[in-house]
Amino acid sequence: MSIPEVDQTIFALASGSGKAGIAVFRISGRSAIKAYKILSKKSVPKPRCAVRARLFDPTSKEVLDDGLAIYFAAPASFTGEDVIELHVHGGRAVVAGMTAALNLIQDVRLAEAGEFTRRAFDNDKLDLTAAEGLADLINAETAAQRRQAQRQLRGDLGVIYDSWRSRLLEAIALFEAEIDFSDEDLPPGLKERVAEQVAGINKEITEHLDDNGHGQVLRDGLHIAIIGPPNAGKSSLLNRLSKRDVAIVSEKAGTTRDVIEVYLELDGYPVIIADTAGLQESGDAIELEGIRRAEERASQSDLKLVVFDGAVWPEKDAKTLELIDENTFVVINKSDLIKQTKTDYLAISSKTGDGLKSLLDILKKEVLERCNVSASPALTRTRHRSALGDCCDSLQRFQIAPEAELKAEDLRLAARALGRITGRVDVEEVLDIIFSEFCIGK
Ligand SMILES: Nc1nc2c(ncn2[C@@H]2O[C@H](COP(=O)(O)OP(=O)(O)O)[C@@H](O)[C@H]2O)c(=O)[nH]1
Ligand SMILES: [Mg+2]
Repeated sequence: MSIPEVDQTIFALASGSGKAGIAVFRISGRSAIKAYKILSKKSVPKPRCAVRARLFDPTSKEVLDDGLAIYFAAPASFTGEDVIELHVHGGRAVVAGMTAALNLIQDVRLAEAGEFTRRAFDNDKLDLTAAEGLADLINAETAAQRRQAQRQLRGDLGVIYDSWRSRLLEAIALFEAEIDFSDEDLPPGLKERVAEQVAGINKEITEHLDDNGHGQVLRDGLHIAIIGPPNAGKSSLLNRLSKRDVAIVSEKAGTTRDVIEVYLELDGYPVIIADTAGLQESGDAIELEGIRRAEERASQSDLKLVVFDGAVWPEKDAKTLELIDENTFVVINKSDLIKQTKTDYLAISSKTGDGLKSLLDILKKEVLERCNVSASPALTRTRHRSALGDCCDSLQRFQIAPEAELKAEDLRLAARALGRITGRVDVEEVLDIIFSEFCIGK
């Protein structure tokens, strides 16, 4: 008789794939202990104590490896279920042998992506914001991203959202009392108290939303687009900044056609710099498409880095000038060729490296201003932003709704929107999306 998916015991290689010194297998579920006994021919060790264990292939009885085993007894484990961790040597043959052996054990199967974390969520080990924080931590590439993810994993965001939600539930209770009971039975001033509560929560959420997207920028990286006329040295600048020859540099105008991206870390903050095609009138269809992409990228980026050609300075082309706005920083490249030296713009040379340090300092300052998240936890995802927006909409509707029943419904909708973020109510549809971000073994 087969048992339901959720009751099955899952296993996965929790450490990365590929050859390594040590590989860690994680087994979680009711049959974890049974699996350990079959593989080691020993009884389960004391919880949270590492023991040495020889592991055997259940069919051939051959020794697979000599490793370490740790038992985490339910519910004091990551998933809340019985968990066994097996640390073995990380060679491909050992890993393949272990995988095959575990697969042979009845009721034990390979985990799906994110399934360990999903079980932790189902067993109330973490809320959805923390699960997302964990996914972010696994994907974090810079120190600042790591810190933000850790704050979220620790539950800092969940605490804020839950506190708004519980205050809202309190307001709902008061409001419904107001509808259900006659005036004599209730203390005076209830209506005003509810209105005050709702206005207070609405104000706090609005402030939280009004963060210029700092948390999201930090999570996704700050996008900078290098734009300017052909031959100004945009590709040379990208190569300089990335210290690699990523883009083709040529004296031939119109060499760069597609957008080329480089990932950089500036003072621990993630930055994605894009080199684009030079902006000019053109009859060439491919070049025109390149220019369209350049303009599109410029409009989507957080910061535009305009590069003018010092060799023809002070000539400035109209197409580039059009794109300059308050989110633009302008440099004149080829300072080694500039004849007229007096300019308000920063002069740099991608060839000699002149002015590059100043440019980097300016970029670092920009990145810091745009990513810097204060001590309070930052909004990191569009999913949170849209739910908070829904919540505020409902709270505002509450304030103008003509009838008490409509007002009550608005409050319930607002509370539900908050609950969606941490996973307190009707979450099924968002669960699959969130946990599918994880790799297998987490
Ligand atoms: N003298 C000088 N030449 C440069 C400098 N930067 C780029 N170049 C040259 O200008 C030409 C165009 O450079 P490229 O990076 O392809 O420009 P892009 O079309 O804007 O991407 C190439 O021949 C580069 O070697 C610089 O700072 N000084
Ligand atoms: Mg180029």
